[in-house]
Amino acid sequence: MDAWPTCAVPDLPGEGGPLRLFDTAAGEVRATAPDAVARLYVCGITPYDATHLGHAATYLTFDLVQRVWRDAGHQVHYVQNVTDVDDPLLERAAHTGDNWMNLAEREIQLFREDMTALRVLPPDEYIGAVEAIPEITDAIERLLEHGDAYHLDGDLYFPISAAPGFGSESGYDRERMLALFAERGGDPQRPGKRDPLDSMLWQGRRHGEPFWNTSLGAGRPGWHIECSVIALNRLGMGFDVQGGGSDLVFPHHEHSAAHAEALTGTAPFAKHYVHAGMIGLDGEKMSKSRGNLVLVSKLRGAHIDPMALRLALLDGHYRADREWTGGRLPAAEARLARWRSAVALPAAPSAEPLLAEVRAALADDLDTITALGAIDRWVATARDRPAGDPAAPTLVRDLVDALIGVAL
Ligand code: 5CA
Ligand code: ZN
Repeated sequence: MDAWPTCAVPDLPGEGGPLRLFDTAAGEVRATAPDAVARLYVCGITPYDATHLGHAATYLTFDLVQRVWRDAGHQVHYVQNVTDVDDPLLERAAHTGDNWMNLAEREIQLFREDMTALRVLPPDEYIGAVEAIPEITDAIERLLEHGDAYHLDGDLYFPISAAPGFGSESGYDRERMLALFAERGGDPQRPGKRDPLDSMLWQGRRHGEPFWNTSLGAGRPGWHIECSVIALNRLGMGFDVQGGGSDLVFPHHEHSAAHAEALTGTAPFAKHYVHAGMIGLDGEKMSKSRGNLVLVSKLRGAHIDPMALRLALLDGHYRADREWTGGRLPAAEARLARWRSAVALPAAPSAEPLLAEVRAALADDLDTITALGAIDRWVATARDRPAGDPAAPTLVRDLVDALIGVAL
């Protein structure tokens, strides 16, 4: 399906260094080492409600990954999915009496508009689960042929024993896996499974639910195989970064990696598994199911400058779970106004050292707090002493645009 329009990224003098990121599987910050074309997969939305600030913060995180890689001289091949058929979407549609396809289309369109307003660079390939059904069924056929899938009352399951590396992405022990599996869409209690942690690859047709007639029979794909196949068929095994929020560490990213490992007989699925912290409101994770949402589209509707929103969300470490509070927006608006006044000056102190500082901070596991602080310091000095280099304000405008994604 169509993604959203891109925005130009200014070229900066020189080149940034290699991006270091925390890898969940390794449990430490490691350098990414992409080839000329860096390969990025980020899990997309399940379009049953509008984009909230938690989603926005996660997509902004991976937008920075893309920007830092580009600045280091790489091209980026970025793939994102849309889970446009799944239980939460169907449940919401049933609840509101909406047609599930209309609901999905509406929310995807709103997401595109939110991402455009926030200046998030679009994926090169934006792929819905529904449009990927032929390639997903093809992959499940191959798993069946190799004995890496089994039938259970009309559904198909993946035995975790088919992936020797199962567990290496999250590093969780079995007790924790079982608890999270039950919480996040798994069915550990279902009788007849070989292992409670086995996940559903294909769900046979259910009464009143959408289904597709395929070589596997009538039904629809499971969630993890969707991301596995969409990523594998476009990026290949061993791509650079698999991204998402930390609620996807288990079971989603563990199972996606396990499916890919069974399909190819190789590992790893991704070289880095990178997870953004959860944005909370009033002490709870912001989530569509809890309903405690601050929506990007609502803030846009209230004429909040999306650049202030972007700054507010980047003023925290991407890996930290953090609270959204009402005070963050006015603080970001004031910061944005200061920055804008500084880049409008006819001359200012040299910005070369600032460029080096911002590059170094972002390359160090996306340390946006340090990067924004460095820009604040340059802005304060420039406003005090608006003289020196006439090219400096433009360079700062460009670096804030290219690396932070904020148009001043
Ligand atoms: N469609 C699946 C992924 S394949 C999905 O998780 N969709 S979602 O709409 O629920 O979430 C979209 C992205 O936002 C995921 O990466 C998820 O981890 C992230 N996310 C959800 N809630 C929050 C939150 N409160 N804070 C930060 N990120 C969040
Ligand atoms: Zn996913």
